[in-house]
Order: sequence, then structure tokens, then C-alpha cells
Amino acid sequence: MFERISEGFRSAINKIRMKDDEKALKRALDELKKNLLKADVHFKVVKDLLKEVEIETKRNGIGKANFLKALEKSLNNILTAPGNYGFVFSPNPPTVVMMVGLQGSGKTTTTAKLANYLKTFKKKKVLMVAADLQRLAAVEQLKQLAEMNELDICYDENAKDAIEVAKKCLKEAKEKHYDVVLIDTAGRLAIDEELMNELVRMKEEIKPDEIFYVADSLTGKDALNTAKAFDEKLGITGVILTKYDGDSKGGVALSIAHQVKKPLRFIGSGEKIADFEVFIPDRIVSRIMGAGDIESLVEKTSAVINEKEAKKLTKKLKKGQFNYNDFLNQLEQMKKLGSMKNLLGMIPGMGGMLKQIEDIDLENSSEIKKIKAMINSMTPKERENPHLIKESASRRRRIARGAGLSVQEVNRINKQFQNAAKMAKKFANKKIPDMNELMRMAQNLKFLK
Ligand SMILES: Nc1nc2c(ncn2[C@@H]2O[C@H](COP(=O)(O)OP(=O)(O)O)[C@@H](O)[C@H]2O)c(=O)[nH]1
Ligand SMILES: [Mg+2]
Repeated sequence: MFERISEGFRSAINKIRMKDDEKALKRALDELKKNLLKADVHFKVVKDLLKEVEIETKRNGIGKANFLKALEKSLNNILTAPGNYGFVFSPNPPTVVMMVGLQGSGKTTTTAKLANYLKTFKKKKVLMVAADLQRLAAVEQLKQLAEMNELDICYDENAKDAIEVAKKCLKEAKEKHYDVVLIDTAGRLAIDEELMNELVRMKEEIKPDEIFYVADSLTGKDALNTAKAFDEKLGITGVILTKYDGDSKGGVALSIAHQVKKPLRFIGSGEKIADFEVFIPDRIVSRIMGAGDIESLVEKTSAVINEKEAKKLTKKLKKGQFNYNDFLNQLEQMKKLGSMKNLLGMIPGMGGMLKQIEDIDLENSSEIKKIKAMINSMTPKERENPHLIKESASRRRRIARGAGLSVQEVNRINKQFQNAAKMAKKFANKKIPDMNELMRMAQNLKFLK
């Protein structure tokens, strides 16, 4: 997610040795400046960062270790603004959040992502409120997101006034003991008086705990300016940056706290519901510096992995009984974790390698689509017992016809499946197979391409 910026830091760090002189420090700072500006980090942010790093490094003695320490410290300062980080729950539930921003910035999508995050990872009861009555399809859009992802929603299709809807839904949330209420509001193409007045009125009536400004990272510097404008009129408590996946430069994330003076709270990194990351400065600094982010990784995986289920699966794996239903289950679990590439970036040491790794799309990968089509054409018994398919040519023909695949493809996938089960059995039994065998098996495993 921060590859470009990370690379900029790495190449600057490489310009300085364990013990070095002022000339080297200047070279490293110049390199850093060039790379940060190229990544679209705001020039004032770059200026302050460089100044801090220079002073701090000189004070402690010029050398790689002190330069790194100074960078880390200064980056942390730059990313920190007064306010809350992550999601903070009110002591008097429900925690009420207004989602505001320009039209198309990603408010509705982000409302669903945040609801899903709080439900999946924080185990909270979340109600989404459809309070955008400007666009006809807005309520429908949130309804669809709610349905697809099993999230709760409150709306009133006949309502004329967004504030009435918000009030009514807030009352419902209190009665039904919701932990969190997320209000999706209307946006405009540009900041206008009427919109601001409606939002200010809603704020006064609803008294939200937080107001999140949702900003499209692709608008670059404009995202900072509109955030400032919204803050002056409405008083926001945090920023959520969306469409970060499409922003190859990525510098705007480093500029918000310093320029808007409000913390960046979350980042949207794709169109799918799980493409959503918490932004906590020291964790992000660690990720940018290539040291990974174990805390976020553990948080994500531990919420998704059910220990009892995991034990059951390990038992099955040990017996070589991994079947097609297990495969589907695992796939569903993985989807909740979001982008695999992001996940890898949280592992210490992986940051530098990420450029060479393509992200795995668990929903649209053609291979996974084929396997799913194949599983859909199987009987429940066949799903539980892959060997039935291996042993019967007529079953394979029937499955191929039903799935719209060739018999060869069904044969191939089934063979891969048997190999995967074999490999998993070895791993589960902690007998590490020899390297050659592993390579051969990996080459056969084309599941994820
Ligand atoms: N690639 C990508 N697209 C996003 C992201 N967030 C939102 N979108 C897309 O941006 C468009 C506008 O989003 P929407 O939630 O309707 O914006 P709203 O008008 O502010 O409610 C939709 O097509 C979304 O799928 C993101 O993080 N990454
Ligand atoms: Mg919307």
C-alpha cells in the first residue's frame, strides 16, 4: 500500500553508512526530498520532515542508525494530529458517526466498509443509516451493500428530510441497543451553502461523537483543501482516504494530519468490502520503514480465524482429508482479510519484495472461478470426498458438462487438489517435505493465478 513511499525511504537510507559525514547526510536528505515530492507529499510536509531529520541526526551523530531513528520519529510526528486514532467507542453507546464529503468520494461504500470492519474485527452491532436523500439511487445502493454483506440498515424511502431520517434511526438504534450508528449523508459536486447548512443542522440535532470526512485520494491536493473547508464549516474529527489503490504516488496520506490538522483514521484500498485499513501512525511508520506491522496482522487474522474451526481443520489436514467444502470455507475466510498483498506488507521483511508480487484476486481469479463452477456441479458427497471424482471418469464428465469446463480441466483441478491435500498433510504433520518435492508441488498448484 505504501510501496512507492517505502522505496523512497529505502533509497535515501542507502545513501548513508554506519558512520558518515555531513556530505553524505545531505545526499540522503536530497534523495528523500526528491522521492517524497515525486510521491506527491505536500511540500510543506517534506520541508518540515527534512528539517527535523537533519537536526535530529546531527545531534545524535551522523550514521545510518541515527538517521533511521530520526526518520522514524519525524515521520511519526508528521502523521500525528490531535484527536482519536482507529475507531474509538463512546462510553455511552451508541457511538454515532456522520460520514460526510463530496459526491463520489466514497461515503456510501466506506460506510459499509466501516460497518463491516466493526462487525467482523470488533464484534460490534452496527446500524447504517441511509440519510442521503439527494440522489435517488443512494438509499438503494446502501441497501444493496447491507444485503450483500449481512449488515444492518435503517432507512425511510418516503422521507423528505435527511435529518428526520437520522433522528428516527438513532432512536431505533438506542431501542435496539446498537453499539455504533453510521450515518451516510448526501454529497455535492463542490462545497455549497445548502449542503453545509443541512450537515450543520444534522450535527446540531444528532450530536454525533465523530464526523469523518471522506476524501478521494485521486483528487490529490484538492482532497486536503476540501477537508480543510469542511472542517472550518462543520468541524470534522477525522479523515478517511478512499481509492488509495488507484493512487500510485500515495503521498496524500502523509500530508493530511500535518496539513488539515486532523488525524487520518482509515484508508480505503479497493472496491471490495474488506479493502479497508486502520491508519495508526506508529504501525504505518513501521510498515513504511519495511519493519512490517505485526499488530495489524494479528488483529486481522485472529478475528477471522476461529480457533475451534482451525483445530478441526488441522485434524482433517493431518489425515489428508482436505476437501472441496474446506476449500470454499477457507476462501470465504481469506476474503474477509482483504488484499493479500496488503497482508503480506504487514510481515516484517516483506515490504521490499512486494513490487514483484502481484495481488491475488480471490473473487475474480479465473482459476478460482473455474474451481467454484466445478464445485457447484458436484454432489454434496463428492464435495466431501474428492477421491470419488478421481476414481470415476463418468463423474468427471458429468461435472465438466455442468460446470462448462473441459474434462481435461476437471482432471487437472482435481489432481491439483489431491496434491494440495497431500502437501497440507505433510505440513500439518510437521514433516517438511524436501525442497525438490515442494517446488514440484508448488508448480502444480495453479490455484491462485
Ligand atoms: N477503487 C476504489 N474504488 C472505490 C473506493 N471507495 C469507493 N470507491 C468507488 O467510488 C465510487 C463512488 O463511491 P460512493 O460510495 O458511491 O461515493 P459517495 O457518492 O461519496 O457515496 C464507487 O464506484 C465506489 O465503488 C476505494 O477505496 N477504491
Ligand atoms: Mg453515497
